[in-house]
Amino acid sequence: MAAIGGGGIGKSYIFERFLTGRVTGNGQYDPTIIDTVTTYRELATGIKSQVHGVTLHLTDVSGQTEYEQLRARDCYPLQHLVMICFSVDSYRSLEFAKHQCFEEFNFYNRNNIPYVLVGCQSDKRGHHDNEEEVSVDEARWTALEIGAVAYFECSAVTGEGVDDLFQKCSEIALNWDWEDVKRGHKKLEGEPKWFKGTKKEGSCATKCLIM
Ligand SMILES: Nc1nc2c(ncn2[C@@H]2O[C@H](COP(=O)(O)OP(=O)(O)O)[C@@H](O)[C@H]2O)c(=O)[nH]1
Ligand SMILES: [Mg+2]
Repeated sequence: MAAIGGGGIGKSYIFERFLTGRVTGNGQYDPTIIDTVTTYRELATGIKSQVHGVTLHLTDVSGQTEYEQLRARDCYPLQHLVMICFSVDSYRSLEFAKHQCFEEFNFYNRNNIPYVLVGCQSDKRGHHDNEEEVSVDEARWTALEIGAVAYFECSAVTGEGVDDLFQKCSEIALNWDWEDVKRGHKKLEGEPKWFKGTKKEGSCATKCLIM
């Protein structure tokens, strides 16, 4: 699976937290071009309620527009799931995720692989009087708008939601109907399966997985 999104929103930190259980936090921002790591985990994957050994190939890739060809060639075609990420303290990062990252990924997503929307840096929620903050409802609506399978939130700094994010994403990828995809059937048509509400009633995404 891969994480995409704007720069400085916390993608690499999430991977670091998941892989090492901590973040280095040396105060230096270290932009990534592309990094792939492989890790083996025992995960409860939702298949027959058993714990399964899962090999995860995690790709952390730059969101900069000049690396589009790199993503199109070395990232998107190799994935079983893509996390479209933004930071919950920045509307601008959500707009970038929606209009830039999703549009590009959607264009190259020939294999119809599943994707989720991820709100990073959730520890920043409610800390200041921040007009840029994205509410959970707004994020869920965006997930719905772009046809994401789910919306998740996590914080690499506190660690909250990070293990669950990878657990649930593995579950989604492992339970995806890849045979159907091979047969050329479009997977996400109309409303995602988990969506039961309507915008008017304000009961957005009642079945959306959220942490
Ligand atoms: N408060 C907070 N800050 C974070 C978190 N994750 C990352 N950061 C900060 O955001 C910066 C950029 O994170 P990074 O993961 O490198 O961003 P990327 O460009 O999306 O990979 C880091 O240097 C941290 O200072 C988080 O969960 N909470
Ligand atoms: Mg990075």
